[in-house]
Amino acid sequence: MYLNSSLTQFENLSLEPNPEEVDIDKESIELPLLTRPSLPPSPNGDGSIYLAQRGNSLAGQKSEELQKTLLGHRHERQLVILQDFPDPDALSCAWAYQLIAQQYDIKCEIIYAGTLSHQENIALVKLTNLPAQRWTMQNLKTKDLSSYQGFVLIDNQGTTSQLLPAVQQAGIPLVVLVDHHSLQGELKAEFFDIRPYARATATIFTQYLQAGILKLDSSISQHVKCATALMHGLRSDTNRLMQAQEEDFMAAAYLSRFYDAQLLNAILQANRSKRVMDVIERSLKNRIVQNNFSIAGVGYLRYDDRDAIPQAADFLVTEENVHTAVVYGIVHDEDDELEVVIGSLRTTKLTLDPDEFIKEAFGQDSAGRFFGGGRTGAGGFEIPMGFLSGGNENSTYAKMKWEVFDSQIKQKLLRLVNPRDNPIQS
Ligand SMILES: [Mn+2]
Repeated sequence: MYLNSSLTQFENLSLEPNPEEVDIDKESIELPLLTRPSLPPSPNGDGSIYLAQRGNSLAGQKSEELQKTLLGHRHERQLVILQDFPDPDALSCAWAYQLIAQQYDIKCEIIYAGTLSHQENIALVKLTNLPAQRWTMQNLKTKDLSSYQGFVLIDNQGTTSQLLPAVQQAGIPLVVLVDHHSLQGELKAEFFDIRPYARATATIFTQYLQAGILKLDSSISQHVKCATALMHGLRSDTNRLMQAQEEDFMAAAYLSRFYDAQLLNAILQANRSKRVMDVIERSLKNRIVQNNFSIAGVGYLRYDDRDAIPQAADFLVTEENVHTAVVYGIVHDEDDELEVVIGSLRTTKLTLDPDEFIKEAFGQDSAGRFFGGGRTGAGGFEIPMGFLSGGNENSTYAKMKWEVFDSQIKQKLLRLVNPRDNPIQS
């Protein structure tokens, strides 16, 4: 019924408005990976077979390149930076990377600045002892960054992490970048594997494993747990394999030799917290349905409950005669007195492009960054409230503030939902 919070990171990616201005070191990128003009757009077309075959040779080649890079960094310490709200795809791949790098005596710390919000992610980390740590912006100041010789970005390109600027300012070089989001530009990595057509970073990492970069062993508990985590990451980024393509199924088949089905089941059984249930209830109560769109504002919610928003959208889209659901609320971070409007879109309508829809609905900020974007079936947005943050001790004011944001968001969405003046659907 639900996609995981994994999608929130796609949602968060703000694309640079002028990609042609981005200065990329073309030498360091395998251009054939990024250009595939001969492929048909249909995921079920011949292209997927072509890609799967191509995937194998590419994986072998990339796996070798990665080994060479790691050899050159033996005995170092690295930071593996995940998005602020890490998802199973990111968490599992970071762990796989850590195990791979261990063979070269590279010590990795897997870090994220935000929080584990989705109950499945909390369960994943607890049940597998996944070695990820939260580094808030406050405790970042207490860390000695000079003890790290490199950093690594996995399943993100730094645009969704608050930690990136500090790490870059400390002069730590980007050693490895592996991701499946569209190229965000400007970053130079020693090892670089970006495959925007891949459905999950877990598929890429499983291909490395399959190519022999780390020999998985079912008698090693950590390997079994990591394989389970990768299976979870792969499933959650492919909507439980429903959007999986051949290479994802191949990767899942390989992982099936090692993963623990019971453990995966336990992770998937994680119960929603009462607060998440309350947000879902609010979304049900507040929704308006127009032209098969279900739109719901859920008011204020805590930072830790942020992932309740995509879960509510997952739920609303299951209603009869609804093909698209948008849920949004004001998320409050008590530590920083910060407020941000966060929203999620879920759609089952194949012809609706969430990325286009969100960008069209909300536009860009003064720096030209879009407030959100998306990918197949899912999208999201984040609108910082800046000067209007806080002051909620006065409940009349808080209520008024919510009503203004609620109306403004509804206006912007309904402009697109109403076919008469719908500029993006012909
Ligand atoms: Mn991913």
